[in-house]
Amino acid sequence: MERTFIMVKPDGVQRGLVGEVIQRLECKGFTLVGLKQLTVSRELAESHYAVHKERPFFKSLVEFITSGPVVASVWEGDGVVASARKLIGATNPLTAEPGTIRGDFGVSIGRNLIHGSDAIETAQSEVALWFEDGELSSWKPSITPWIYE
Ligand code: 3AN
Repeated sequence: MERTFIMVKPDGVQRGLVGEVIQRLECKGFTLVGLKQLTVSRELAESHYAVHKERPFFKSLVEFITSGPVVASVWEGDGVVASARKLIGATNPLTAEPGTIRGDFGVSIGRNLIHGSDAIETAQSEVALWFEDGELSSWKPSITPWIYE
């Protein structure tokens, strides 16, 4: 089953949006298979955002992500990577559609509340970067037949 990595960033945690994010993904029909709150080390932040290393905002992005607790999670379900990206909305909250998490709760690109893996391969490497195997549970909620044919 497909998995994705979702992180509520320090701004989302400070603003009390952890429950809202979890609720939106749960209500959609995805299964939570891993969840933890942590303060991110510089090393982990730099690995996670390595693709943006040369971008002008890299330093401030790493500083921001390491500035306070984040809530990291892994979600499972058919098409979860692309679907979670739709639920999250565009990178810039001002252009993100209403009804998306960023569209409903954000205004600034540097404070866009949440991260979601952008592709299946990225999701696999991000899940492996953030979680040990033993921190993830494979389970099938009893409502599964009401979500999938
Ligand atoms: P997304 O999170 O929508 O996949 P990316 O991967 O382009 O967006 O960017 C990663 C993160 O870098 C964003 N979530 C945002 O916090 C930050 N970021 C992206 N572009 C900018 C920018 N122009 N200025 C400041 N921060 C940015």
